[in-house]
Amino acid sequence: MGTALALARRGLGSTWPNPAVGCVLVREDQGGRVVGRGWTQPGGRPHAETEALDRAGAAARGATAYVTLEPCDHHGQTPPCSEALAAAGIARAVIAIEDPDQRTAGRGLARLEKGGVDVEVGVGRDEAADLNDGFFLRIAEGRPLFTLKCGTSLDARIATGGGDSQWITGEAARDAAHRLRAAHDAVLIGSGTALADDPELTCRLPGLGGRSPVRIVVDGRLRLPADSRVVKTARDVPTWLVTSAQTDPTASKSYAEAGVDVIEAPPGAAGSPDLAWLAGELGGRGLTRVLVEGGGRLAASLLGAGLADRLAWFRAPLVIGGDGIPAAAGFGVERLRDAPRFVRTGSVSLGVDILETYRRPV
Ligand code: AOF
Ligand code: ZN
Repeated sequence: MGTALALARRGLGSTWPNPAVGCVLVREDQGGRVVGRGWTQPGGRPHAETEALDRAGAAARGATAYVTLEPCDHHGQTPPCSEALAAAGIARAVIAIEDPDQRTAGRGLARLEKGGVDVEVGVGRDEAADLNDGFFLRIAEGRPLFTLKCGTSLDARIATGGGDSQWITGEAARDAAHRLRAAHDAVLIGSGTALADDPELTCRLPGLGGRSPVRIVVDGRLRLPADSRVVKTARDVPTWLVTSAQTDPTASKSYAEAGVDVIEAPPGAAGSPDLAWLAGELGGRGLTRVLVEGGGRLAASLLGAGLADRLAWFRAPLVIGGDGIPAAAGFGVERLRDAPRFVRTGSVSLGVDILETYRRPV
């Protein structure tokens, strides 16, 4: 199952609206020989099981299938994976977690059993739940998982008061941030950051060039310049601009002509686009994992709206001081009990910096 989970991870960021699944076919009767491996392909199809069965061919007969998610049970362009596994003569299926998609939700397991497959569920459940948290959230709440990423000084500043921000973290941390982008369906930034940094928001690591996520800029007042990098490259990398409903139609039209998809959101607090509404809209568009890259105002809105599901906090060994720009602007916390708290899930050294990851408590 560990191998199947590692294979599944390869798909993260490219399989939406589908989950990222991994499958390994093993012949226990031949000393544990692996006869097929597969993972969900870009765009969500083919599914992991189909890929593994294709590799194995006739050797799948009598094999054990390790799958990170309950095999699907609905007819799409291809027959359901539950049926395909049974038809291939799989003897045993070890499955990490049930698929909450209403078209499957237990039916995949039932069909396997009916087809004579010995089924075991729950091996690697926690890892599998963590891996596809975004997909599960989209099914359960209709919204993607949000991970807030920041790169800060020891005192949680993202720039000096004058706006100097390049670079706080070192190269190893910045590479890790690019890998994070590749593992997400979309990156989300506020217009302040877009104006200050003019970022391209693509994944520029060797071998991962084709893995750039959708770029989303929250820009209530449509301040994003037509000659910014994101607008200029909107025909190559999907770019969505989120604005408050009552904006100038001619301005929206010129963005649309550049290939930018303009999303009109109702205004939330302080007149900026309502993030709770946006979360539902992004889920409706099929996104499962969104990386929020700042700046401090957007981070504050996300935290204030209770939408920061995970944090990826890169910390560099320098101190900027109180006149620097904070990672999160104020969002009205008066009592400590109102401050969002998190559970630390990891901590790694990246050169001179540290990456700490957190998730919201369950
Ligand atoms: C699997 N293996 O690798 C994946 C599955 O739109 P479709 O027809 O591709 O179906 C999407 C649903 O299939 C998705 O909501 C989820 O329930 C399941 N994803 N299932 O057996 C896979 N990616
Ligand atoms: Zn399937």
